[in-house]
Amino acid sequence: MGEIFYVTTPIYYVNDMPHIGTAYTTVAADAVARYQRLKGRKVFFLTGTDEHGQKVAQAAAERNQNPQVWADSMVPHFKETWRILNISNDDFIRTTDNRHTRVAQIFIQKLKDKGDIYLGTYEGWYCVHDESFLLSSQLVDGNCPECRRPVEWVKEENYFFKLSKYAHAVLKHIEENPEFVQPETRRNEVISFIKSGLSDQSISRTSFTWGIPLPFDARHVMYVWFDALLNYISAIDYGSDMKRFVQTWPADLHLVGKEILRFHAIIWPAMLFAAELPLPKRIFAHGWLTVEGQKMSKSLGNVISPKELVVEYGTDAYRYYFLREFSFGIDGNFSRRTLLGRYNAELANDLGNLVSRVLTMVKKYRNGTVPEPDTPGAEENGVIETVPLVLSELDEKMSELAFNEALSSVWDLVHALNRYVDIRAPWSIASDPSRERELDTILYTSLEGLRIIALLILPFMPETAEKIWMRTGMTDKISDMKLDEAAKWGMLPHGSKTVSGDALFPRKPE
Ligand code: ME8
Repeated sequence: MGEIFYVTTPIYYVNDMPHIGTAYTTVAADAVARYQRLKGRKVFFLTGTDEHGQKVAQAAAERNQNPQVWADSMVPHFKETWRILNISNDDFIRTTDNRHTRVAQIFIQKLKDKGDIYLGTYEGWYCVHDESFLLSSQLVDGNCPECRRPVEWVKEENYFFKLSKYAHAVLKHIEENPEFVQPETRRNEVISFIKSGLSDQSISRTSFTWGIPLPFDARHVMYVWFDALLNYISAIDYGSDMKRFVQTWPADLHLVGKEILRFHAIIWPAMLFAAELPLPKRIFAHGWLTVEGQKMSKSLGNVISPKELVVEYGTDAYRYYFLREFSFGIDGNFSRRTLLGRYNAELANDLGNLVSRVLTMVKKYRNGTVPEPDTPGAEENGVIETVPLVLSELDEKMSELAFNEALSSVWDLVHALNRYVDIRAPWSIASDPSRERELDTILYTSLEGLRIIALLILPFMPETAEKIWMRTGMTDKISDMKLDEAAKWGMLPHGSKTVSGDALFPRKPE
């Protein structure tokens, strides 16, 4: 069971274009997937699109389009954004895929057969933006408590899932497994929400048709959240290729934004309990990003597309910024000032300059050949000993999903190497023939430090990692490396040729 590390993002609604908020989760999931691969794990990384429901139907109707045609026209924007951001997802699931609708129907039929679904009438509030049913007591000033938009009154015949039947089991699971819902503050919110009492969940709609028809009553379409959550198992062939399914399920990690945690931490586990399937190992809810202090919204006109930032800064700088600037579990604020600041200080200066000055010296003093080092001295040992410390801190921080701290610990090595080069000042001994071996050692130590930095930044900045790796003279592919073996000091073969190249992160005017 679960030989494969399985990580997911939410599947995004196709009512609108991807933006830096949706990309935030996807980039984080990509860093996790790439880190696990670097550790030697088999990974299945899933993302996709959520295409049914009232919100998407409305978006299509506003443009006089058929919802399927609309969805088909939106999906390429998501795929293109993930391509630009160098996202290494293994699959892309669409809820309008046959493979998905089939599984959704099998699943709901199973629960119906079991007696966990019954016909009733829903009468209450609905928020189309969040696609959520709301109690009067949940409204804030008459609006949706989550997105603060107006809600609509719905009265229709619906099928209900016996969520209340599983409330105790879900609560017990959350309480007994501290890893299951994170971070801690969010977990506490989920626990109190369940304790305040769960009613059964409406899982079908009859007032519109854009959804998966219920196999046992074609007048109804499946409630979009019930449909959407099932993407996590439809993509891995639940119900058709059970061998593959059990190799991949349960998911190791569902990454979600905090606003959709309840669906993932309450309804989804209850659905899985009802279907007698194992629960995901971990659900992590990250914070929300504002833009220059304001909520990102179409009406404010401050929605930022990843593409525009990538054009300006490049893919890796984009990825670096979003993972380094914010503490993943809490809210953060995007600003151009902090992006530029980090770009110049940490990428152009700390990393980019280090790479270029080391390679320039190897070219100048050793004609671009990796020299053979002499026995390391105290300064060299300082650098060498930093590596295992950074490796173990990186591992710890990645398992906590503290990407900012993981990168900060990688930068400890970048700083250590910069200091080392400053202190050893190879330029000051380059013309002294009696110190040739010493110069060899300094240049080797610097190159080997860079090679290891390349490995450590691979999950965050894959292109830059590959460039640095090749420039230090490595000919094996970095993507074939396993961290524990490849990060051993001294793997860089002397005699190989370094490669020069352009500045990795040209400085930008402030
Ligand atoms: O909720 N800051 O899709 P969605 C950080 N289809 N993250 C943000 C963000 C922001 N400002 N804005 C969006 C849905 N996100 C459902 C999910 S899953 C079975 C179904 C990210 O298109 C964050 O991950 O509204 C959030 O949970 C997700 O986009 C919502 O995307």
